[in-house]
Amino acid sequence: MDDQKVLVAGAGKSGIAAVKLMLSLGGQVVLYDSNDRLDRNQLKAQFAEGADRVTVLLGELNRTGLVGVELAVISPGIPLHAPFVSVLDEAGIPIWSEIQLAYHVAKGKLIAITGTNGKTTTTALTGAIMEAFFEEVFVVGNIGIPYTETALKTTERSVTVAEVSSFQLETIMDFHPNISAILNITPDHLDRHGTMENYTEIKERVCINQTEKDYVVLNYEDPVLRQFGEGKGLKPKVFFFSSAQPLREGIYLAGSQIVYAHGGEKENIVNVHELQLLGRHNYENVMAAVAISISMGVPIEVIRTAAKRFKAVEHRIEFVLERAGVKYYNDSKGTNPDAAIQAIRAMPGPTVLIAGGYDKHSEYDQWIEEFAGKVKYLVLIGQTRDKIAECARAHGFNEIMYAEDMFEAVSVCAAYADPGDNVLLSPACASWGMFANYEQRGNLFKECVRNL
Ligand code: UMA
Repeated sequence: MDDQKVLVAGAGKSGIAAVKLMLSLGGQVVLYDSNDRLDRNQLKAQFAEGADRVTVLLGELNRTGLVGVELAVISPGIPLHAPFVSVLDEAGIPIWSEIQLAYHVAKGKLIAITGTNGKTTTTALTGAIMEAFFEEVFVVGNIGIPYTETALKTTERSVTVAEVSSFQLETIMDFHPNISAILNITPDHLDRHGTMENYTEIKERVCINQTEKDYVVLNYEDPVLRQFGEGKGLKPKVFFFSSAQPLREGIYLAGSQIVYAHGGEKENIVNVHELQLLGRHNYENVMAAVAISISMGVPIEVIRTAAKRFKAVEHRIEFVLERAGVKYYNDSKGTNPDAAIQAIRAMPGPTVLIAGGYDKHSEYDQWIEEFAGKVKYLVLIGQTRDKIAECARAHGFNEIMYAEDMFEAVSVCAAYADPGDNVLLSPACASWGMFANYEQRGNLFKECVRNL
């Protein structure tokens, strides 16, 4: 790739890391972003070495900007229907996702974890288990550290654990993990992927280049994934996990015990009461991480100890504090109805819920049905307020309040919650429109709670 001229689209975290990688390889880069309010000089200042090999293009992209460009690397947040993509297509320039570029130069073993929900927790836990056993471990991807940031640091001895989203899988080419995992597939990002069929196909792409030597870890209780795992033509070995029934081969939950069944033998891995994670969905994440780790040859004792030590990651049903007998939980990463259902189920008692945000064209019915007997009040923020309120009323839930911002939402919750109740931020929507990302939303929630 030396000397190659590459267009990097998107000047967020992934784009900047991809530019740096290309510069380290000696390439020329056109950094393009459709936001023409970005500051060219500030962008360039991030590339101390090699800034003279970077051209920044902002706003609209046309053919003249593409002279000499042989490859385009696209950031995950950019949909393939973005206007400039057709300019690339017309010019016959191949499009790689940022994880594809990283994969192309990376060494060592690769674990790729996808699914609609639970990916971050599973990735972080898998990373913790790998770190307890292997010397060189990198935890990257959608979790917040671009894969291109670490790819050149990897060696033949490295293990890279990557959280990969549908956005990142959309434009892979020969991306080939040794072990892949698909945790679940429920409706999300349909504003971008159009149909569930398309979204499912993109998620399943994580194992498209795997061979008989590799493993794919799948959730036996997800009908689509069970069918996929049992289907003919799937090359990697399938490792199922189930939170609902014993499996002859695989990992399952029996009462409160996580069990590994293999070749007629059964081994207890860990009791869920020994974990520092709440909720059945989290037990599924643990089972997936255990299956991945066994496939990587990590001894059970190492897996057990690391799993017991592992704490919930930030913004995933994260306990914030208790004030006036009320417990506050931050689940800002509950960015779709399914994730938000898991958070409601994990709450230990009556709950005042803050929800709402950017409209991803989700359906809210199932989520609202989960409110029964658990959610006392619903405090709504953001663009989806009216849509959610209307849906809630249609399901007979009328305890609804509107708040203009997070400060107001938290104050309203504190006023309405009784001792013994929980206050939960689990929006069922993306943060965009009110916040830059879910981290900013979760951090503001925590700040408001601490200032109560
Ligand atoms: N942009 C364009 N044209 C467009 C759209 C965006 O030029 O049509 C530009 C924006 O002006 C901006 C840049 O692209 O300057 C942003 O790129 P990006 O949205 O890909 O953001 P990054 O900062 O690179 O972060 C991305 C992931 N973001 C998304 O997928 C939206 C991060 O996942 C990820 O942590 C990071 O790469 C590192 O790998 C976030 C996310 O929300 C957490 N992910 C979704 C989810 O979890 O549901 C998939």
